[in-house]
Amino acid sequence: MPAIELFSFAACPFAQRSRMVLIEKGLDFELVEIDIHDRPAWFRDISPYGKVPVLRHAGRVVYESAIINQYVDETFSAQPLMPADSYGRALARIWMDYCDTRYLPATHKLMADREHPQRRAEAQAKLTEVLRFIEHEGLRRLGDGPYWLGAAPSLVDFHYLPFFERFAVYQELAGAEWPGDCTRLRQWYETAGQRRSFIETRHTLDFHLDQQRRMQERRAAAARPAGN
Ligand SMILES: N[C@@H](CCC(=O)N[C@@H](CS)C(=O)NCC(=O)O)C(=O)O
Repeated sequence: MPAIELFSFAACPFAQRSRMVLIEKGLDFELVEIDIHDRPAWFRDISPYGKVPVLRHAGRVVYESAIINQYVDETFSAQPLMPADSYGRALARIWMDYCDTRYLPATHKLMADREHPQRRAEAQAKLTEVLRFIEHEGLRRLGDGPYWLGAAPSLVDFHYLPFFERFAVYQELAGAEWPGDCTRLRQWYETAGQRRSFIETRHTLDFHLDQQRRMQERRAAAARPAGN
């Protein structure tokens, strides 16, 4: 058994977070591709939630992308991706939590409400508020950049990158708008988006649009009465 295995799915943004962190840390790992729409029975024994990503290291299993990434960073000390001081680490965790509890729900709502003009407008207003909070309470206060927490890349960058990669999908399918004053956020994406770990794991807009189309088809098939 290889020392480090990552159970992953190419289209999964959460698995992408962990793939990027393993690459950033310069670690050798085996990538095990799981088709999450047709999971092998044995995967249940490895993944308590049935989800990717899952990391297996020295025979032990860790799951949830944010926890995997902190585990990897703490276990392998080369190329640290968390601040050395406890307050810096607290800030990093605040911003990773903000991604999962504020930014992602705002993007999901916009996508879910895209066919309903009134609800779509409300969802866009909420997304604008969230992006402005990141810009003004986050990036502009945390330092001079170019990365989220300052001069060096951190776990926070790899936490957000897959979901800003998908912003083009929200624009294409839901008319998502990027507020004009969110210039630091744009610069952040341009700089962090040059990391080799991102370039090696990202996908094209066409790939993402195809994934969205397949998801719609699966939902429609699941909603159809049996036999139709
Ligand atoms: N909170 C989890 C989310 C992981 C997740 O939702 N993975 C999706 C693929 S992108 C999955 O495995 N879905 C399968 C399922 O829910 O059954 C994390 O950060 O790792």
